[in-house]
Amino acid sequence: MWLSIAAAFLLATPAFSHNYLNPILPGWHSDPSCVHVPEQGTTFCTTSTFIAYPGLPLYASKDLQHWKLASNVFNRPAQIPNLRNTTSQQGGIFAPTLRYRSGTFYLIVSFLGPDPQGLLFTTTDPYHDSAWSDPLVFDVQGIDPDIFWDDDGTVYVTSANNGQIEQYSLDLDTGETGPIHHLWNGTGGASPEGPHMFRKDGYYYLMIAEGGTELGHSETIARSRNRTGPWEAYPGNPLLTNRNTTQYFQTVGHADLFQDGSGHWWAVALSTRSGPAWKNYPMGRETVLAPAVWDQGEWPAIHPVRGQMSGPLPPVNKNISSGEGGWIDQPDTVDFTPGSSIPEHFMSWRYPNTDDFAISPQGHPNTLQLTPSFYNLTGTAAFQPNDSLTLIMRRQTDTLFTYSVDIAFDPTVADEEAGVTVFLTQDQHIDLGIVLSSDGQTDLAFRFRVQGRGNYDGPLPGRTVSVPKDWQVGSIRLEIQAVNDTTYAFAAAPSTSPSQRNVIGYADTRIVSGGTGPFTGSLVGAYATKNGGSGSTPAYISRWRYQGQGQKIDYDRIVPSYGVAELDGRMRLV
Ligand SMILES: *[C@@H]1O[C@H](CO)[C@@H](O)[C@H](O)[C@H]1NC(C)=O
Ligand SMILES: *[C@@H]1O[C@H](CO)[C@@H](O)[C@H](O)[C@H]1NC(C)=O
Ligand SMILES: *[C@@H]1O[C@H](CO)[C@@H](O)[C@H](O)[C@H]1NC(C)=O
Ligand SMILES: *[C@@H]1O[C@H](CO)[C@@H](O)[C@H](O)[C@H]1NC(C)=O
Ligand SMILES: *[C@@H]1O[C@H](CO)[C@@H](O)[C@H](O)[C@H]1NC(C)=O
Ligand SMILES: *[C@@H]1O[C@H](CO)[C@@H](O)[C@H](O)[C@H]1NC(C)=O
Ligand SMILES: *[C@@H]1O[C@H](CO)[C@@H](O)[C@H](O)[C@H]1NC(C)=O
Ligand SMILES: CC(=O)N[C@H]1CO[C@H](CO)[C@@H](O)[C@@H]1O
Repeated sequence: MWLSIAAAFLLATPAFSHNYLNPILPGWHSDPSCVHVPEQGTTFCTTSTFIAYPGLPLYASKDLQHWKLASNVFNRPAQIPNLRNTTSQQGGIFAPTLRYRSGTFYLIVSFLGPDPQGLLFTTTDPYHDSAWSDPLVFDVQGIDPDIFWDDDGTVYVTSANNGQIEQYSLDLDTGETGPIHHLWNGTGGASPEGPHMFRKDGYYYLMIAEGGTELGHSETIARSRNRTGPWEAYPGNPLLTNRNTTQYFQTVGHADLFQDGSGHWWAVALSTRSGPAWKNYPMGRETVLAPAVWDQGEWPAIHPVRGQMSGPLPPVNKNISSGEGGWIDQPDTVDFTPGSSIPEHFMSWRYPNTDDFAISPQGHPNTLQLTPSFYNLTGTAAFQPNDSLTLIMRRQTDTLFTYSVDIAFDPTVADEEAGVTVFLTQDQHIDLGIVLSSDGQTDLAFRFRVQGRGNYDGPLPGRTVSVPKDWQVGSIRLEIQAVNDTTYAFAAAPSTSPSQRNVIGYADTRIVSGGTGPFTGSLVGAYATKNGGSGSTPAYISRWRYQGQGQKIDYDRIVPSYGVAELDGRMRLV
């Protein structure tokens, strides 16, 4: 099977081919959906964000290699008020479909909040948050809605419900849905989901994910002359999978297809960098790109996913001047200067209380003031989903990276704490805090502690050590470094004397892999909390830095993170 697809592919691949690396959207970027917009010579992709906010990032690229954050489709609480009371750590918004038609972008998605809802967002300007509409709310069947226009212009939603793929019309003015047709159950794999419908050469193609979003994940396809079937399954299914291989890239599936400006077809899919051992994958499910061929009247063929790929890429082109955010591989050098705003790629867990985050407040220029939340990142049994956390993060986008902030914090009440975290869910995170500990006498301490254990079964680290007296005069730099692909080092230093850097503890990256966060991926950031106490002392964070230092793309191969390679002025491909 592999041989035949690979052979078909090689025959069809033009000689003119460029190397590129996966993942194209590194870090937690699951369930990708993409569309190419010929008028703009630009491809746009979106991915799932569950209960992170803002959500549904829209990335733009002219060369399929460099991706810029154009906007966040979900960028104001009024769009989804109920995210506020979404209980599950893995609920919220996931598996969107992005499409473009006659000047308008459409993003359709299911929202698993207190009640499941279908949401359809639209814009004619993908580069501005505020241009995205409030959603049209409709009655979704299950999850993973796709939006499809039939030849007569009627709009159909295809979604995954109770082990089958269902379809119904959607009125774009009223949100009213039509009668439900059962389309297909797939080829027998578990969890048929993530459907996308395509119209090509007189056929309706229905492409879906099967096998569940784990090691058995795959993508299958069927076609029919009629929209409602009967469906003929592709004899070569699965169309795409890495199951039953020893590849480093696993869980490949939940794919989408698009055709670029030169007529070349491409697939995007989610994948986990873990090998079949599937234990160590702190970044969760990421977005990969694979070249495809789809000849007239034929089934599509997709090149199997690897870390280094080659395909008929468009020429390098970073000429995208618009957009709310930066390039995905750009390092963070965020100084919270007066008049600046929170960067577009920063996220909180559900809605933040915006008053708890103040940039350069009176008397504290070039800082972000964090007013502590009552609950810490875990909370107690009394924690309600609408209790905002003072927590601000960005994705871990690199196997190897260094993240640091300077923290000015003078706690006066026991249990006041401010620090840095690698966060997967409220039940799984690794924190290095500066805390006024209350055991015996009050003492300013570094507290390194772990919540949850994910895929890690060894002894959990944790310790509390006094902050040296001569460090207590100014701000303290807290740093998280992925020193190799299995270990984070948590370190501290006086901001004015970084050479005194002291590693407080090490933690295994498997602690933030799997477990309570099977669908999300690690974020790194800063927090402030009163740990249920009576304190209210703010923390001032400054000099926020994140720098990727390597991407592991195979068992024995770590390549420079793109940003580093470009900073060094080197070609980034080997
Ligand atoms: C969730 O919050 C919204 C307002 O933000 C409210 O209208 C709704 O009733 C709440 N739902 C539940 C189940 O608590
Ligand atoms: C498809 O799945 C549904 C729900 O599991 C089941 O009721 C139905 O019989 C299945 N259809 C076929 C053709 O297997
Ligand atoms: C396809 O649909 C048409 C009506 O639109 C119907 O006449 C025809 O029998 C259908 N074909 C199959 C194979 O079901
Ligand atoms: C960059 O794109 C703009 C339009 O978006 C165009 O006017 C300009 O000529 C382009 N610049 C280059 C160097 O291609
Ligand atoms: C703080 O976190 C711990 C677990 O890490 C939890 O047991 C405790 O109840 C939390 N307290 C508050 C007030 O959030
Ligand atoms: C959270 O919701 C509960 C009831 O649903 C309400 O009593 C409480 O005041 C809300 N808390 C916040 C911080 O809004
Ligand atoms: C990763 O780094 C830690 C800390 O330096 C070290 O103990 C461990 O052996 C390293 N692991 C590998 C696989 O290099
Ligand atoms: C992860 C996975 O799908 N493994 C499969 C590999 O192949 C054997 C036999 O074909 C299956 O039983 C496994 O489930």
